[in-house]
Order: sequence, then structure tokens, then C-alpha cells
Amino acid sequence: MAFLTKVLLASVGLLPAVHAASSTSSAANAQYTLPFDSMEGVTMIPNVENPKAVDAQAVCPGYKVSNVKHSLRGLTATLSMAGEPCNAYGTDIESLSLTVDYQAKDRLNVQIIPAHIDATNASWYLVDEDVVPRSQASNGSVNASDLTFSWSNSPSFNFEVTRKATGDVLFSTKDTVLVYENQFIEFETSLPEGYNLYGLGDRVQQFRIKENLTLTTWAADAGNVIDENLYGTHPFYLDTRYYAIDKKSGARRMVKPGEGDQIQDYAAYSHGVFLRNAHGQEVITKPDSLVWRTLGGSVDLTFYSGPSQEEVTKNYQISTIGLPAMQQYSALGYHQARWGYANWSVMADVVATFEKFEIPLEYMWADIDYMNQYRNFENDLNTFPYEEGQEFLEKLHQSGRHFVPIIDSALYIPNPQNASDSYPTFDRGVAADAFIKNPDGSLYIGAVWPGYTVFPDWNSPRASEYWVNELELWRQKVPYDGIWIDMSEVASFCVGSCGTNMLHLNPIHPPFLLPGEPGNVDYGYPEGFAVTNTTEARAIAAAERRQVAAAKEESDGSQPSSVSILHPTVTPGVRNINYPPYVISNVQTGHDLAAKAVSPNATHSDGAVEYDVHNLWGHQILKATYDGMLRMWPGKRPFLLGRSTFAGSGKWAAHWGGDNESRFASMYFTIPQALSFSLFGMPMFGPDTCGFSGNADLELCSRWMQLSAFFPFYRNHNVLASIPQEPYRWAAVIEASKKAMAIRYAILPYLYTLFHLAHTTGSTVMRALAWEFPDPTLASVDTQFLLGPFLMVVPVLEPLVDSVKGVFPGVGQGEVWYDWYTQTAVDAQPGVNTTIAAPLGHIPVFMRGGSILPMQEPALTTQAARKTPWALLAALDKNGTAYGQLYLDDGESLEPTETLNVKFKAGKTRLTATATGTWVESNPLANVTVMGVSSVPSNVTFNNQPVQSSSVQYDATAQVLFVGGLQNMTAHGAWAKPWTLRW
Ligand code: MIG
Repeated sequence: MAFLTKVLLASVGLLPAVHAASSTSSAANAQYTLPFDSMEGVTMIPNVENPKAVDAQAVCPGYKVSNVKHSLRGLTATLSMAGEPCNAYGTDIESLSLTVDYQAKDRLNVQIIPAHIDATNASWYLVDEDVVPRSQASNGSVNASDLTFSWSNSPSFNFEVTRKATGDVLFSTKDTVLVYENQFIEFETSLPEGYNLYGLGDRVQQFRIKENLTLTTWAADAGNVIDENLYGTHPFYLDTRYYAIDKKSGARRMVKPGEGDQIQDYAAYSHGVFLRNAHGQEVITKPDSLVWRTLGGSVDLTFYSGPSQEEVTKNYQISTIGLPAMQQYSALGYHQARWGYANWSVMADVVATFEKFEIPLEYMWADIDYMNQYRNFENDLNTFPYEEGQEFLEKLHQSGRHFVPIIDSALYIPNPQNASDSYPTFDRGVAADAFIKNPDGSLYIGAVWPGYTVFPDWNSPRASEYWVNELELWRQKVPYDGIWIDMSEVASFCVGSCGTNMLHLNPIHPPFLLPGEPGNVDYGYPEGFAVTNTTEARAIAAAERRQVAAAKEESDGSQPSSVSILHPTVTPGVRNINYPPYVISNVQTGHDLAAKAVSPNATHSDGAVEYDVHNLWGHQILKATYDGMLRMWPGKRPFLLGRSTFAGSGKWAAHWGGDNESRFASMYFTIPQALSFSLFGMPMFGPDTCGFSGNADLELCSRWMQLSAFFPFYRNHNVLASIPQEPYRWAAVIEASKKAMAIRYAILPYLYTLFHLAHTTGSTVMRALAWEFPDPTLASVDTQFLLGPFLMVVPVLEPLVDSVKGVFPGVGQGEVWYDWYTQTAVDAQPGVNTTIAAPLGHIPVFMRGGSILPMQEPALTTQAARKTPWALLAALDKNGTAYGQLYLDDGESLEPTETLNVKFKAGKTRLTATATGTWVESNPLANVTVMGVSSVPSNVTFNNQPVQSSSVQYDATAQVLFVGGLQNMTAHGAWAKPWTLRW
């Protein structure tokens, strides 16, 4: 078992440290190390891998419907067990209540809960509506719905949801039984062959979900493990079905798997499915069906009829999980972080170097390095003294920049035998009774970075009040501008309340070596490194071999001891929350729910056990922190970044991809991850650019800095002790970054407008090609993407190449794409994977015909960029038209009173701008560029006044019209008056 854990930890760059009672040589005082074995719980065989596992479908009787009552809005009924209990993975619940609610024309909810909820024995847990609201009803009725619900009792209760317009069955549990037990729910829906499903995160996986996978969900502190459970829980999927349309008759036929040619006309019908359930769960994707299993809770399924992805996503957010937080304008600037900025002056040097090389920098981030022995709300006074920090931050703020520190989820509990070991934050938490308990009422004591720790109990209102107070107190010493929440799964390095009776050892060292500590040097490099840096790579490989050999010598050479495997069983009427009878394929050691997390029996003030609410902890800390930020900055949009998330966390926070690697493969996965978070209503997503674990190199960092420049959240972050990877570390990366950043900063007004639309309507910022173009050949494209509707990025995702292949969606239907750099229309054929030149330092970007981008000039900060003159870039479509829009406000108010909406419209020979609103934008318009102008413009006028011919340029080959010199005509502000440009 220890062996398995070592492999697991090695894979995330954290190799095991020495065992119990040893001390770390680097610490000033010899420090007890948490025994490595205490990280491990028991070992179980995941149910999906266990050939002896009971098949609930084979043994369980299902239910019969009775007592059906119809209404205009749907029906209610009773479900009673259709035979003897099977007690497959828990105790069967004899009687259930079914409610079908036609909530809106495009939304249907199916809820199945126990008929008699016995609050006293808590044999099941329904998600608290204050934490995760149910989807809201609005004007729905059975007759007016896009969807139809039908049910049958033969051979036992099953149901179907059908789309009226197509007759297509979207969801069908026909020929399966509903299994509903106190620790296990299972239902299965058939799916069309070759289905296109997306979502079901948080996961590092390809965008379109593959068949024959087990998608496990249990919030895990687990690095970026491919196809396994990760930090968060988003039980939502999008299902897209394609129909070929006969051009003559208009007849529709569902497209077969693999069919599609980018030439025919297709229609795409999408619907969404949300299971409001926070328990550990698993989705099994079979070739023709999907099985959903949870460890408790209820069936609370909402179907969103779309039929476009956009409508599904908007509906999901507006009616159910909430619209995403509006970001501050500044948050769209560039962010620099790393684990390993050792003191304030190191950070000041980083800022100074950005300035020296004139690379944009907006936010500086501090990782756990700043903390006093990893204790939240206390700085290390030797390296991060408060006064020096205040001076640093004052300068930073004056330069228009901002600062975000990390805040961890667990809190140190002092050593009671050491009078000088005081930690007032803990004392105040005890006084407030704010922490999670053991079943016996004592404090639950786990272990995280600072040693043995306690954890806020978000089910207690006292906890948020306490938390906010700590945030406020510390902010008086460190005037930070945003908050970064880490370890919120909630992670704990040991199993159970391991610190009970062990506090005399505190502070203890984590049970593994820190990255960079002797024996745990990370020698990983990107895939192409050995080719581009042969000599260096050889030396590194030799050093790595020495480390591996030394580790072998140190270990006693024994083979992993035989592992005893626990087979949890069912005791009727009793919940086994520590070892639930159904074993999900949790990524942690032994698949134990308690491994590397607060254990399932940890108890909350409202009586809830962690088993039932584990997946919500990360969601709740974001809510508490968001509320705290509103109190600290009344009326200002909080800038908050969180690791563990649940459906709806986007209301409060941004999300980063977690601990990825400095590898091209990892860079690729950031695209499907970002697209998935678009579906989850968390548009403010970005990865650790240039990679977290392992060392970056020139080539990878050059590609990645350019790729992330087109992600909503743009941050470079690095693990402790890997080689530095700020963009200025390699001359070529400076150039590459500045080139891509120049585009990003120029289109900030567009990006900001996209965020405003996301915040007000639920539309997405980063988009899949499949969402904009109904074409079955695009269904799994995740190597290129769209930023909003107007820009397409085709990044290089592999080493040692100077071109990339990309598709140009819609060209078969007349879509025009313009190369960003040459401003000429791309000559692309439908169905052809076009080779695009992409030497290092160049990221292919294309603008879609029909669009108009409002732009300003690039600058080193967003504040400076907002003070520059405006430009418009228009790309005409095949009909010679284009449109665009712009939203502006002060960039930070939660509810801005002054706003401006500008609409742009272009025809073959003119472009107009019309603004509404009261926000005063005083920068003038400098110029307008129109791509796709096919004939020589005769007479250029701006609001009927002639534009000097010296200000007009027309390139007949590229078909680009440039009109400059407009400042004087717009001296009161680019959009102060409506205007028309004619040519
Ligand atoms: O267990 O604070 O994902 O971004 O640098 C490692 C140190 C803890 C994990 C975060 C990462 C951060 C790191 N943290």
C-alpha cells in the first residue's frame, strides 16, 4: 500500500518523506514528521473493477407508480417497491415521492425523494437549498413545454423525456430499474449510438466524453490526474445530436456516428441534464447508455431543452446555478504567481523586471511562502514583514497593479504544551465554535501544511462570521486586493482525526518532502527538451538517475507487503459512512473516501456528516469569502479564485486548473478544461501557464504564454523549486508573450463585453467550435477554440513543429475567416484540415467575417490601456455585413450606476456606431479598419464630413480599408455621438 502511495505521490511531484519520529534537517528546530502511513486508510476495490460486485440492476426490484395526480404543471405520484428489498449497496427505501414539474417551456424537473423523511435518524441527506438552490419554476405548463415526460410501470417504473419538436427521446430509463437506497442511488438512461456528451467535471479529460469511462466525482487534492476525480463537482452534461437536413425537402435525419462532411447542411439539437446531488458519485458511459450512481441524496434531475448549446447554458445558469460573477476590468490583465517567491524584495524584483522588459503585469500573487509556518492570517516576519509589505503594496498599487495572496483552508492548532506557541486565529475560532467536530463533539483535527489543523464548519453561521473577521483583521496588515483559496476539497494529509492526543508534537512536518528538498528534486522537462537542449538534458537525466538510485538504497528494498482489502458490507438500517458499501473509484490511495481529505464521519454543527457534504466544502468557503470581501469592499466586485468548486461557484469565484505539469500534453488539456468550465457557468478560468510541476523550457513557455493570452484568466504559476518561468526568463518568450499580450490588451474591451454578457445572460466567453457551428465533424474539436463568437485560436500544442493543422468552420456555408496578422481572408476548403504556418513565437488567430471588434491600444496595465484612443476592426462576411457591441462601466462596481452600451453595424459601404447609457468615455476614436472591402472606396466621409485622403489607405490585394485621423472628429469621445463612416 505504501508503495502505491509512493507511485501516486511521485506522479504529482511529492515523494514520500522519512517515517515517523524522524526530523527534517532544514527546520530550525527538529520537527516531528507525520507518519507517512497515516495518509493511508484502508484499501478497497472500486465497484466498477470488482468482478464479484453485485449488479443492482439484476437483483433489485424497482418501483411501481401509484396515486398519480396530474396538474397543469406536471404530476405527483408515489413509488412503492415492486418486490423484496435487494439492499444491494444500502438499505432500500420502500416508498418514494415522484414530482414532475414542467418549470418553464424549456425546462423540466423530475424529483424523487423518500416519501417519509425521518430527520432524526438521518438515514439520507437532501442537499440544503440554501447552499445549492433547486431550479426555479417560471410559467411552465405541460401543454406549452418543449419536452414531454412519460412513464410506465412495465416491468417496473421507468420514464422518458422526449423533445416534442423532433420526437427524439432525450432520456429514457426503459428496461432498467430505479435503485434507491440510503447509500446508493442508481438510474440508467439509454443514449444514441455515438453520442456527443460534454461536462461532468471536474476532470482533466478530452472535451467530448469518451465511451466506456467511469467518471468518478469526489473532491480530491490530487494534482492533474487524467480521467480521475479532481477538485470539484459539476453533475451537469450537455448532449448534442446532429441531423442532416435535405436541402430540397427540408427533411431531417439523425446523423450516424462518424458521418459528416462540412458541406451538407446540418442542424444541432442540444439539451442539458443537471443532477442536483452533492454526494460521491459515478457516471459510467456505456456505448449506448449512461449509468448514474450516487452514494446518497436524491434524484433531482433538471432537463434543459435548448435546443442550442447557448440556450441550454443560459437556462442552466439563470434558472438553477446562478449567473457568473462580473469580473473587474483589471482581472483581465496578466497575472504572475509562483510558489517560491521567498520574500518581499524577490517579489519587488519580479515587478521591476516586468517593467524593465516592458511586459504587461497586472497582478502579483503570493503563495504559502509568505506565511508564518503556513499559518493563515500571519506573515513570516523575517521574510514578509508587514511594514515592508505595506511599502511594496503601496508602490504596486500606485503603478496600477494589484496583489492576491493565497489563503489555505485549514487552520493550525497550537501545541498546548508550548506556552509560546500562540495562534490567536485558532483561539478566536474556538471561542466562536466555528470548527468541524468528531462524532463525540471533540474537535476534528487533521493535518495540512502547518501541522495538525482544524477546519471551518460552513454549516454553522458562526464560521463565516469568524472567517470574515479574520480576513478583515489581516487585511489591516496586508492590504490585499483579491483572495486565492487553496486546499479546499477539503484536503487533509492524514486519515481521520489524526491529531487527537498528538498536539504535543505540533508543529509537524507534512508526511512528504517538499518539492526541491534533497531527494525530491523535480527533473521533469517538456517533451521536446531533450532535442532542443541535448547536453543539458543528458546531465539532468544523469542527476535524476542518481536521485532514483539513492531513493532505492534508502528504502529497505522490501516489496510492497500484501495488501488486505476491505469489502464493505450492508447492515440494513445502518449507514456505513466511513466505508460505504458501494466503493467509488476515488483517485486517492485505496479508494478510501478518507484518504487525503477530511474523513466522512467528521461532523457539522447542524448534524450533517462530511460524507454527505464533502463536495460542498470548497463551494461554501468561496461563498463565505465572497461575502467577506463584499464587507471589506462594499459595492465592489470581489476578485476571488478557488480550487474546489461545485455547480454554482461561478457566482462568486474564478477557477484555475490546479496542479498541471510543464508538459505539452498538460497544455492541451487546458482547452477542454476551459470549455467544460464554460458549460459549468465559470467563465473566468485559466491554467497554470507554462505548467506547475516540472520545469518549463523556452519552447513550451513560448507556446503556452501565447495560448493563455486568449484564455479568460491569464496567470503564470509554478511549483516550489522548479526553474523560474516568468516570461522574461528567455528572450524568445519575452517576444512571444509581448506579441500575444499586445493582442489581448488591444481586445480587452471585447473580452470585458463578453464577461458582461456572461454575467447578465449566461452566455460563454471561451467557446467550442461545435457551439457556434452545427456540424458533426466539429463535435470533438478541442485543439482549437473560439474566444466569444468572433475570434478563433489555433494553437500549436506539440513540440518541435512550425505549423499546425486547423479547420475553418462554416466555410462550406460561406463563412469567411480573416488572418489576424495579414488581415486577409483565409483560403480554406470545407472538410480540409488546413496547414497553418506557426513558427515559434507565432500563434494563429483568425477573425470571423461578420464581426466588429472595439479595441484600444496595448499598455503595461489595464488602467493605462483604458486611457488610450479607440480603434474598430471590422471583418465583413460574405454579404458584406458585420456587427459588434461594446459594454463599458467603471470596471469595478458591483452595480454600476453609469454604463454604456455601443452597437456597431457595417454594410458594404458604411459602418455606424450608436451608444446608449451614461458612462462617459472620453477617449477619441483613432481609426477604423475594415477587412473584406472588395472595391476601391470612392469617397470616405465621417458623419458626412470628408476624411482627408491622406488618412485613408486601401490595399486592393488584401482588400483592407484603413481610415485614420478620426481623433479630431471624435474629440469628445469615440461614442459621445452616433456616427456613420461611409466609403
Ligand atoms: O499541496 O500552496 O494547487 O497552486 O502553489 C500544494 C502551494 C499546495 C496547491 C496549489 C498550488 C500551490 C500549492 N498548493
